[in-house]
Amino acid sequence: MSAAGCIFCKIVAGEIPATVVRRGDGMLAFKDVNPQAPTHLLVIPTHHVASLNDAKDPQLLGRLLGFARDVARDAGVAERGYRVVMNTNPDGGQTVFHLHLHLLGGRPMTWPPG
Ligand code: DGP
Repeated sequence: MSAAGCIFCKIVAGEIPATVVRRGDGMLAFKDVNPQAPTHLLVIPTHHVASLNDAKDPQLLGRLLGFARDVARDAGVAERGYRVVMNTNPDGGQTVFHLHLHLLGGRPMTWPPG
């Protein structure tokens, strides 16, 4: 089910263009419009879930993470390494309220994050 006005639901529906790199198993991965690393992909469930706080199905979260791992392999960053991030709500830096993982790679990551 899509949520009215949700940007990522519109990407799933093809109403907003995006560079899709992988689709299947109720998941979609596409390039972030504002990349923070040489590889910066977003991995989302195709049905609308607003945030991690709203994700009631642990299997969905497991599939999302496994999908991101496969995307990292296909993007060629698995061996050197990568980071997955899920920003949640305002203090977590979430700006798009459709559950998503950021997959960042292609450069060394620093810690702590800002
Ligand atoms: P977050 O701040 O964690 O909610 O991340 C939202 C990300 O979504 C942010 O890195 C920018 C990206 N983004 C926002 N709008 C669009 C869009 O229309 N297309 C694509 N590809 N990415 C978008």
